[in-house]
Amino acid sequence: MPSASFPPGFLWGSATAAYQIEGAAREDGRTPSIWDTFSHTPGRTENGDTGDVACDHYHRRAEDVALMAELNLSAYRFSVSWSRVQPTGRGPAVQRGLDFYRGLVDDLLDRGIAPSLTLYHWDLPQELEDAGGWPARDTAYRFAEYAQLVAEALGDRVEMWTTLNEPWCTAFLGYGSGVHAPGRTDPVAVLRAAHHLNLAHGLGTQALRAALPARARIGISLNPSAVRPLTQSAADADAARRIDALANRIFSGPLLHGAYPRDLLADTAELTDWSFVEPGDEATAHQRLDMLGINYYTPAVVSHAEDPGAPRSDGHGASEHSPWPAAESVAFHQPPGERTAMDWSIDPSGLYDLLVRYGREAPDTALYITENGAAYDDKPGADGAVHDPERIAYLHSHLAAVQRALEVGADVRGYFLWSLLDNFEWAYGYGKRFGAVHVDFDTQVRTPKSSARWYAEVARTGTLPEPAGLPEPAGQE
Ligand code: IFM
Repeated sequence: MPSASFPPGFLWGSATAAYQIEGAAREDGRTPSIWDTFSHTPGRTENGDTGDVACDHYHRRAEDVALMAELNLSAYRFSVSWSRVQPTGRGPAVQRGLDFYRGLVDDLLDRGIAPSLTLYHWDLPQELEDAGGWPARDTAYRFAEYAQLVAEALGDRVEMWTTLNEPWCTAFLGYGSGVHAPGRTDPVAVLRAAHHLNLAHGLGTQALRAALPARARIGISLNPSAVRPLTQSAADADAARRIDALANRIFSGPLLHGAYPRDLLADTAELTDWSFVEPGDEATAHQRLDMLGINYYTPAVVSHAEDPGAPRSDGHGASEHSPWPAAESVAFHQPPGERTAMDWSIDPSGLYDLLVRYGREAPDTALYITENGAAYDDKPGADGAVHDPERIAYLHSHLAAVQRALEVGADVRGYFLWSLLDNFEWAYGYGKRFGAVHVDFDTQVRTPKSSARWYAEVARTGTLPEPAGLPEPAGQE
């Protein structure tokens, strides 16, 4: 494939999230979020790792923004820690918390890097979980209040606003399989949480629009699943339909079309009558979206389960509880081929499919890839450099998929590499390295990997080099 240019103005970004990088968990008035509680609970994370220090970004903000500039990033996606700016999830904001983000945004703008702010990346204030968490309706109203506080503080300088990151993970992993905070395992709570996240998005968007200047662009980042049936059989097609409803349409239904899909309601009818959806809620969730973020890593291959009791491997962590309510009849399969250190199969066509699908489903909404990347076991070599040719190949193949989607008309405006830094990979702790920049967690020394240099060149030129320009795999250099 010849080298090809991305459209002018295409954003070249990288992404992080507050709990994964900030550290400073008990400073300046911050109180515990559900992830502080969860990670401090024995047995919940690998090695008992926590985000107490993480990448110490709270104290190394300037150094990290300088690194972004060195890597030619034109945008940076970060999240705000709710319990840093509104510790109990209610009431007035804490100025010191807001000051940190204001300083970050100023540092970015000084360097010509567009800030892209996510309000919620999984770290609910613990007090709100104690009051019922996302399965409780009030949490959606608390979120809207928090959105307003942040908008009032930063709306003069941030144009890109995302309400929620990957609500699927919040609901299904946090309340279903329990591999994420708060670690609950209740299928009905999953569906209630999903609905209240949709409602929170709608109420939050209304609050943002009221507080922000007209130039602000507001959206949400989903992690839709590229679901494939294992075979062409009718049973496997139905398994794919069921997972598509639970993974994708449970969000895109209300957010893009103002209604939950009927098949989802029918599939889950034995669990709940969905009476927690009050009149007007779906319309509230259905706000104008200026942008839709797609987070993509790997596809899902499913079939009708011959043995519903068999252990399933859906790539979302080990738990005896399925994240998927009312889907005992579905089996998940590992596709053949290469995998990353997360054991996730590498298949850029899933990204292409999702961009084309959502481009058609939301034709007036700009699409961004708000996360894409891969974990590998990166280590500095004898020369101190970190060579990660696998990550370069992963990024190249996925950016080529973005180009193919652009060619068929998908309105993709930017790409955010996950992640800028190696960081706290939730229940996997620090063992899974997604960063373009290596972090030595003993010394906090940052070392850009060869993929960071490669990506910096793509960002500088706006052009994807020919595969022949890719570095040789490690050991052959
Ligand atoms: O690290 C996470 C991120 O917080 C959300 N999306 C997936 C990433 C990799 O697992």
